[in-house]
Formats: sequence, structure tokens, C-alpha cells
Amino acid sequence: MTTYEHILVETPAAGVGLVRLNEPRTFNALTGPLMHELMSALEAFDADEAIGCMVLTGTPKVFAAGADIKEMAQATPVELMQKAFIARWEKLRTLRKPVIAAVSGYALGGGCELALACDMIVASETAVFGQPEINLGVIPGAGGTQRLARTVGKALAMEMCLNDRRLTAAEAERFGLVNRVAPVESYLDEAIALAAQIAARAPLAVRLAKEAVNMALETPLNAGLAYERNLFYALFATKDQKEGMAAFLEKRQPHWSGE
Ligand code: DAK
Repeated sequence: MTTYEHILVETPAAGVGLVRLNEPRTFNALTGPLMHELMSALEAFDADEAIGCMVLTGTPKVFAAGADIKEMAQATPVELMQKAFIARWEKLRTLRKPVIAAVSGYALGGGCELALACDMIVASETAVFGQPEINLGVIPGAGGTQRLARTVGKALAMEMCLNDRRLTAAEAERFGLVNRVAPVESYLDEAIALAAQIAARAPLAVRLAKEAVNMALETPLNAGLAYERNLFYALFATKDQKEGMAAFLEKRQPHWSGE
């Protein structure tokens, strides 16, 4: 397995690829080199047939405190618009397999946006979600305003982005930002267990289900329904559809081939 400087990579359960952000001294500030490694590791898992679901985590104390303020402080618009900076973040959207964020401690700024860009979030009781960019004289730039407005609604998104309102784990669960909250001792195990369950399912159906749910955020209902229907039809070309339905009728467990 490739070794990295800023992250740790492992496969803690069958079918699960785990990436840990590993710069605790700077609260996992999302530097260019760290983002480059993170995206490379996620892309490698995405391309690995043995992996069905990924988990992205930090340490129990901090998920990530945002983009590296030192790196950004003197940047010009032209530098920020340079392909590598944007492209690194955009890659997350191109992953076909699901990614679960396991968040404990601070998820601030780009750290909150990174979690929001994942498909699900399992939080520890100590998790704090916030967009404090307003304190730096800027606004979120990696999806915070858009994804928060779509998940927690306009009222709370406004408060978070305009006035640095931070959400506790319990609030994040209440407002639909996270899937579940667990004690700090077990949140990562819960995220890995959830990922293992998903990884054991029919891989193509999982990928298309992710694609269809994401499409709901991109299109009007009519177009989304048509998109979903076409993906549904397409799955009837897979061996796993035949296997899944045969297994049901024969009252046995299905054996997925991923074909
Ligand atoms: N960047 C750089 N260093 C950071 C950092 C950050 N975001 N957050 C923390 N650190 C560093 C601190 O500088 C300190 O380093 P030393 O002084 O020890 O060398 C160390 O981590 C510990 O921090 P503190 O001493 O401040 O520790 P505290 O426990 O007192 O506070 C904190 C922890 C996380 C609450 C605090 O450090 C904090 O508020 N951090 C900044 C949070 C923040 O403002 N985040 C938003 C950054 S802006 C885009 C993509 C991404 C973005 C934008 C566009 N595109 C693709 C277009 C993202 C932007 C952002 O995230």
C-alpha cells in the first residue's frame, strides 16, 4: 500500500477503505499537500475492486479545522483560481463509491465542507460543525453555503455562514446534517460497521443509488424521477439483479458478483 505523509490509510474491515487525516499539530488544516494525498487515497480506493465503501476521519479531537489559513493568507485570486486548488476539492464529487465521514471534534470551514461533501456523516458526541470564515473576512468557498442551505435549510445556513453559529453533534442530528451520533469511544467503529454493511451489498446498485440520491439535489423532480427510472432499468442488465431476485424467491442469501 502507498505510504503518505499527511494521512493514514488502512482497510479495517472487509470492503472498507479508511483514510485518517493525520496532522494533529495543525488541527488537520487542509493544506495543498494533505488534500492531494487525501484525494489520491480516495481515488485509489474508488478504483480498487475489493473496496465497496470508504470512511474519512480525523482524530477524536479534530476532524479538520479548515483550509490552511497560513497557505491562503497572502493568496491572490489568480492563485486561488489555479487549477490544482479547485480541482483537488472537485475530485470528491467524482467518486463513484460512497464515502462516510466519521467526525469527532472540530469540523470547521473547509473541514465542515469536506464532511458535507461526503455521502453520510457519523458524528461523535464531541463533534462541532461550523463555517467561521466570516471571522476571516471571507465566506465558505467549498460548498458550505450551498450544501448547508440544502441540508439544514436557509434560516440556519444563514446564521452559520453570517454569524459563525456552530452546531453541536446533537443539533446536527436534529437538523438532519448527520446520520447518527455515537460516543467518542465508538463513533469510528460505528462508521466502519456502517461502511462494511454497505460494502457487502450489490456494488452496482449501491453506486447507482448514490448517483440517484445526489441527482435529487441537482434537478427538478420530473428530471430526477426520469433519471432514477432509467438507472432502475439499467440495473436489469446486471447479474446481481438476477441473483438478488432469484435469491429472494429461493429463500436464500444472495451472492453478489458486482456484475
Ligand atoms: N489553518 C492553519 N492552521 C490552523 C488552522 C487552520 N485552519 N486551524 C488551526 N490551526 C493551527 C493553529 O494556528 C495552531 O498552530 P500553532 O500556533 O500551534 O502553530 C494550532 O493549529 C492549534 O490551534 P489553536 O492554538 O488555535 O487551538 P485552539 O484549541 O485554541 O482552537 C480552533 C482550535 C480549531 C477552534 C482554532 O484553531 C480555529 O478557530 N481555527 C481556524 C478555524 C477556521 O477559521 N477555519 C476556516 C478556515 S477557511 C475552497 C476550498 C476550501 C476553502 C475555501 C475554498 N475552494 C475549493 C475554492 C476553505 C476555507 C477555510 O476553511
